[in-house]
Amino acid sequence: MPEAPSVPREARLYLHPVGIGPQPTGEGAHLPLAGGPLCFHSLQAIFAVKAKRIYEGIFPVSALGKFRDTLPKTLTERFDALLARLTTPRPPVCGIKALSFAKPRLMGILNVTPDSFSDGGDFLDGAGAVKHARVMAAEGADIIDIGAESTRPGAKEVSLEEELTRLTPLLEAIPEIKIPVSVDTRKAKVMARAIRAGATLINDVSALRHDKGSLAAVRKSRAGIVLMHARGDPATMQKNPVYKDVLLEVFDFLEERIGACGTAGIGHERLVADPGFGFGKTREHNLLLLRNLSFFHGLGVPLLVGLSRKRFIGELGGEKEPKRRGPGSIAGGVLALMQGAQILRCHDVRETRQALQLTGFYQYC
Ligand code: HH2
Repeated sequence: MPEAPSVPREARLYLHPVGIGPQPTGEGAHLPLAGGPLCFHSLQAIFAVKAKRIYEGIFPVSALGKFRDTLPKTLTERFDALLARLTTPRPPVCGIKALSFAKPRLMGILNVTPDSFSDGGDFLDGAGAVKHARVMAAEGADIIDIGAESTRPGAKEVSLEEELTRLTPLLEAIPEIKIPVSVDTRKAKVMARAIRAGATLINDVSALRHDKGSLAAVRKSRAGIVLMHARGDPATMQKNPVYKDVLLEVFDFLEERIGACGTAGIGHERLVADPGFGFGKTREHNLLLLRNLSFFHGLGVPLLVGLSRKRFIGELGGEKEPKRRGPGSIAGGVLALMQGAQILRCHDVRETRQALQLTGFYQYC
């Protein structure tokens, strides 16, 4: 029987579901991962002080109760909360059908910028951008994510006026797009404008930290919010990012942001979390996050994964041209789906939809 170690009072407990498969593997007990079609049969318990691991051990789901009994009283509440978050079904974001998770969802990317790293300059003309949104919807996107400020490594911030000028034709066309629209922005005034125009989601790569008005801008609305982890600003974030433990630090950050939203009166049912691939992370950090993605279900909200065409996909796949990184992006997406990711953010909707269908059938049958 696994036993919790005696740990200092300030130790934090984390639970990482492992042994994940589409069906119960072997004879033993299993639990549903985030209420979806995947199951896990073991848990890795990690105790850490300030993101430094002091103990880790794996135990089967069948020994869960016994493990809990050996925990100090101060940690049993945390254990119960984490276990509930790991297993409870995720309700549709803001009650929206297109964002219910009976199946994983696709977010199609539309950057109306001159300098985005892979589609910069492709959709600067308003009518062309709206057309591309409709094409992606027809190809099977569940939601379109519009961005008017590149956040690629080295990108400079654009002014509020410029961001709004780029976005306006698309915001005005939201009713024509027919599927929910998400707006990728770090600015409170853009968030407010997008919500007024009918945006369903606000996708903020700074997790509502960049602009001190952001929490207030979204609080009173009914919009969903993607909280993404980033270390530093786009201009400097790739200059030697260092973590003691990237998994624990990204988890702590997102848990804190979810807590801040809760304190501001924004309920869990409006939130989505994203570990932020490529945002202040080396190739090794990105790989660790991808391999251990299931860990983040302990946040208790749906997970969004944005790998599409990113630099580390090109480095690992030996492809310099971002537009040719579709196959590696899809492979990464499938690895994320196999750990229960609920939303994939991608440029190549038609191709990713095909991969997603196949993975979905594999998971369910
Ligand atoms: N990645 C980018 C932008 N926004 N949002 C979320 N939630 N997750 C991501 O991984 C993410 C994001 C960067 O990709 P892209 O939009 O293609 O490029 P750029 O920032 O250069 O416009």
